[in-house]
Amino acid sequence: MTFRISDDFVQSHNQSRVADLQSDFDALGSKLARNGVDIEALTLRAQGFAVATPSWGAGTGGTRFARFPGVGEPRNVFEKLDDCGTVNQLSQATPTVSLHFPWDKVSDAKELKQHADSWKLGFDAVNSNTFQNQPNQAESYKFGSLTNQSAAVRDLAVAHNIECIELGKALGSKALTVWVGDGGNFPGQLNLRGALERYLDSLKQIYQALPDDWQVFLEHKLFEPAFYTTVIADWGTSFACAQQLGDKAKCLVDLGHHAPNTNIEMIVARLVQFGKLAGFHFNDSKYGDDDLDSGSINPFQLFLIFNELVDAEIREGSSFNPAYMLDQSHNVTDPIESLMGSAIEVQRAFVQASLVDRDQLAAYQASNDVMMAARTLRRAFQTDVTPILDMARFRSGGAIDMINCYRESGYRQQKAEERPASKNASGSGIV
Ligand code: PSV
Ligand code: MN
Ligand code: MN
Repeated sequence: MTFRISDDFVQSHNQSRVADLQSDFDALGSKLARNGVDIEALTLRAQGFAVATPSWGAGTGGTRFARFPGVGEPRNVFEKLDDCGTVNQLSQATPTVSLHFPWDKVSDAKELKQHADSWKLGFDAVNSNTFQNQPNQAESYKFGSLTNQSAAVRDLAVAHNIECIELGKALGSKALTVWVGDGGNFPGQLNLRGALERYLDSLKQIYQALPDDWQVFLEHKLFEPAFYTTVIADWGTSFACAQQLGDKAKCLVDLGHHAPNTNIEMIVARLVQFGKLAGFHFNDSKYGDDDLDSGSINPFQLFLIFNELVDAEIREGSSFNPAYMLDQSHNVTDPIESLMGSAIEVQRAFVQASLVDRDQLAAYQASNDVMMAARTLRRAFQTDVTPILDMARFRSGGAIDMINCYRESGYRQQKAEERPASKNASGSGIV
C-alpha cells in the first residue's frame, strides 16, 4: 500500500483553524444577510461544485525548451490517480479525472476503475491524441491526422478515437474530447476548405461510434502547433461542425485557445443560446495557450464567464450541465498544489457569480442604468467569499488550509521515495 494522507491528519490539521473560520464565516454571513443572501444556501451550492482534473496535469509540464521534473512524479496512470485523489481529498472539488490516451496506458480498465473507486474518483471525458506519433505507428501525423490528405492516416486517427470511446465506456466516461493540431504553416500548404471537409468526414465516422448517452466535444484552438492556419481554429468553425454532426456534438472552450482580448464570456453566451456549449478546459494565460493556473492572471474574466453560466443555469434549468475540467501545465510549481489552488479559484468564480443580484441587474439593464449595472456585477466579484469556500471544504471533509495541510503531510517526500525518478516521467511535455 502506498502512502495516503489520512483523514485523521486532515481533521487534526483543521482543528486549530476551525474557530477562526467560524468567526469569519459568521461575519460574512451577517453581511450577506443584510442583502438577503443566505450563506448556508451558498455554502451548500459551493459543496456541490465539481471540476475534473486532467491526468496529465499531475506531472510537471514543460515547454519546447525544457522540462524540469519535480520529485516523486507519477510514473503511470495509477500514480496519477493517486495524486488526483489527493487533490480531491483536500479540495473536495475534483471528484473526477479526465484521461488522455495513449499518454495514459490502460491495459486493464477494470483494475483501473477499482483503483479509482478506492479514491472515490470517477472518470470525466476521455481525450484522444492524434497530435503526435506513437512508437512504431504505421503512418505519420506530421501533415495532420483527421484532416490528412492520406486516407490511411485519417483511418488510423479515426480508429484511435474509436478506441478511446471503447476505453472510456469501460471506465464509465460519457464523452470524448477531440482536439487536433491539424493545420498548415505556409499559405498554399492546405486547401482551406478541403481540410475542413476531410475533418468533417472523419468526425462523422467517430460520431457514428458514440453510444447513445455519449457526446463528442470539439475543442478549437487558434494556433499552435500550426502557425499559419489551423483547421478548427475558432468557436465559429467548431459550432458549424457541431451543427453538421448532430445533437451529440458540442463545442468545448479552452480558455487559452483564443486571440488575446477575445471576449470569451460572449462566446460562452452564444454557445449556450444555441445549445452547443460542451464545457471548459480551465486555465489562465497572458499571451497564448500558456496553460497557467486558473484565475492566476485574469480572475475577472473567469468571474464573467461564470456570470454567463449562472444565467444559463437559471434559464435552462437542470438540463444545463456543462463539463468543467482543468487543463493546465505546471512547470514551476508542485502540480498537486496548482491543481488544488486552481480548483478553488474556479469554485470561487462560481460562488461569486452566484452572488450577483440578478433581479437588480435586470432592472438596471432595462432602464439603461449602465453605471449601476456594472457596479452590481463588481459588487459580487469584489465580495471575498473565501470563508464560504473554506467552510464548504471543511464540511465536506477536506482541508481548510489545503496547501499547508498537504505540505505538512509529507506526501511529496513520501512519493519521492516510493517513485524514484525515471527518465520517462509522466509529464506530457506538451504545452
Ligand atoms: C491543446 O493545446 C490542449 O488544450 C488539448 O486539450 C490537448 O488535449 C491538451 O492541450 C494537452 O495538453
Ligand atoms: Mn485543452
Ligand atoms: Mn491547450
